Amino acid sequence: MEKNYKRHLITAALPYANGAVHIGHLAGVYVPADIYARYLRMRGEDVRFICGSDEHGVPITIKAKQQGITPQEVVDKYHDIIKKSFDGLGISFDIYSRTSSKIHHKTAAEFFKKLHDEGKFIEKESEQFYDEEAGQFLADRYIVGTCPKCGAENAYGDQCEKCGSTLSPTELINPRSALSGNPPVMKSTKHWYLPLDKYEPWLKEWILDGHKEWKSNVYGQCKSWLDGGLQPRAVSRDLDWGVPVPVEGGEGKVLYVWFDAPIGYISNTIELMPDEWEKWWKSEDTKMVHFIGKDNIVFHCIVFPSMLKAYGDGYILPENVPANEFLNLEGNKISTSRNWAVWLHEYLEEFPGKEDVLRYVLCANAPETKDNDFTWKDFQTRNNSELVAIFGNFVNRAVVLTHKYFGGEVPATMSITPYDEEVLAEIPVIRKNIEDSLENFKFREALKEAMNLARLGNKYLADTEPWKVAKTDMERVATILNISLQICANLTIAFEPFMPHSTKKLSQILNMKTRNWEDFGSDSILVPGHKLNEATLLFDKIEDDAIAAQIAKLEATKTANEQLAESTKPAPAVTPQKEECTFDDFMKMDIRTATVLEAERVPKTDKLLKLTIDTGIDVRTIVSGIAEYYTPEVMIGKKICILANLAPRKIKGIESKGMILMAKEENGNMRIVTPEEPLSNGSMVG
Ligand code: B3M
Ligand code: ZN
Repeated sequence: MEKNYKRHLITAALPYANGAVHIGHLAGVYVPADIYARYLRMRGEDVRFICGSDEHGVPITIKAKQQGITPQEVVDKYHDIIKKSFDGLGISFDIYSRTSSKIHHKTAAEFFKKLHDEGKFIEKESEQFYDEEAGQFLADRYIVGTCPKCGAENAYGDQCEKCGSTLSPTELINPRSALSGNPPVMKSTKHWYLPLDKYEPWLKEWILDGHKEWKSNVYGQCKSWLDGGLQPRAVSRDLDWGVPVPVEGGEGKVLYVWFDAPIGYISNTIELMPDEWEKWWKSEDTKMVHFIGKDNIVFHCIVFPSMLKAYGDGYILPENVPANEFLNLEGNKISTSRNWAVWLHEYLEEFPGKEDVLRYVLCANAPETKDNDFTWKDFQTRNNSELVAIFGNFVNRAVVLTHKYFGGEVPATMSITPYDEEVLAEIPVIRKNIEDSLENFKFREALKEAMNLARLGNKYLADTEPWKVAKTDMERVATILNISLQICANLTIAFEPFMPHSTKKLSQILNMKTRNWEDFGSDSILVPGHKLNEATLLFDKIEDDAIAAQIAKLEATKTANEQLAESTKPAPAVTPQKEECTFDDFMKMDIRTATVLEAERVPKTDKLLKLTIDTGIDVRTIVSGIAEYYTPEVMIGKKICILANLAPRKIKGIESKGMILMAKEENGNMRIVTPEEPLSNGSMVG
């Protein structure tokens, strides 16, 4: 570790309590954060792993509206689901609290008030959308209208879910309030802004010069924000759900959710350690690391650090922000609203005892440097051909053979071969690789190395074949099994951060009371004579039908989504407007009302009618391609409009003077345009 820190403060993004947690959240944030926390604890470091529900903001109030319940009821419901499911997966938070707690409201309000009183904010009036009937300003999400990009009907003021475009509410066509359905009006309102531009030079130095070691996706995003120039950011909102703005003029306003949520890390630490928290937040001896998804980078690298800097008082900044990219599911973007997800609480119910399989697969496939895909097939393969066939198989054989040949007692090593030495020498190398990878937030790599230890053991047994040697040389068998069991013992340490349920089970099988990282690499963790417990299977196969059931579940979601999309499909797009024409262009056209006197089919054609027209100026012939839509009988006597001064053309040998105005419907049908008023022939249209 680069510097000798006394403490490690690890935070994981506070999930919004407007829905459950899914595999995308887990792979991006919580699984890596938990591995990191468990690793550091194993190393004897002083660790606090902080998280909690983010219970404010518009997503919560929208959910409440949709479900016809209060925002408090929404957050109570999801906070419980989320907390329980994290626990089920073995995410080892030291605290999982919530931002609707008293202590958080107090901490966040005080934070705001100090910045306010010290003049760290700018106050600005601006015009915002307001719903007069609801008597409320409208957050972007509360304004719906037609998407200017794709024409979808119910686009939100900040985003169109149909085409994915980022929008601002002023871009929407026919904007209306999601509350009353009325068009919103503009109304002036006052808010507090954090002048991020002021912190720009400092941020550039801190990040761009000082943290070149950050992951390239994180560094790159920061650089592009900083290069683009920062603007003051509003830190309050007109909303009735959140932390009330604690200063004069703040009535009816709350702190912006992205202002209060990161303060949640602080208030949850206070709740955990009321007397000691300051040591964790205000000492250079603390190493703080934020685990987040890529959509949270700007808030954790630019906004929150600026808030802490503005506050002063010794607050430390994150040493690293190892944000991940996104995980997709079966080739499609995970989406809460479209229910395209594998929900943690459902997984835990449907795959009891397989918590670590999910942890393993999500880490092995973590979107560390680019977006990645989760497929059920890959999940099954990794379980069956890696966990069962390599890790589980090796451990099982080593323990079963020890029971068979040595009554379940660890045999003593007799004579060591060069191959044995080579294998044993690998273990500390693997340890070093795991350490280096974990300390550099390369969790996939670290897990791969841990798995290499299981592979090493599996290969060792396959190469040495103690079940054959047993016929001739029990001393050799003793050595082989001793070495194999030492590898098993090392596996309980190596996998502890990644798969804590399985290592617990394995240490029960091995009858190991303690597991210390410092022992990792040793060839004598288990002393000769040590009694093992009975072998039980560490992992079991996942059958095809379990996978088929999950795929069927996703298929059903897909069908439901398609049906929904079909039923809410916007009207087919109207042909775009033609190129602009001038008034003079238009005035050149002589459009008049007229009456059809005679009509007959043009012989040997399907489409053409020959019409005799009274134009008011003259009686003339027009050949028109309307036979598909109108019979001659129907046309006789019809009032129509014609373009009278179109240059005459010969059609099928007949001279046609002018054109009948027709309208093309969306389905391609042509209809004549008939004047509704009783106009006399020859009246000018225009
Ligand atoms: N709740 C956003 C999210 O879940 C937000 C994170 C807050 S961390 C302080 O993506
Ligand atoms: Zn759109």
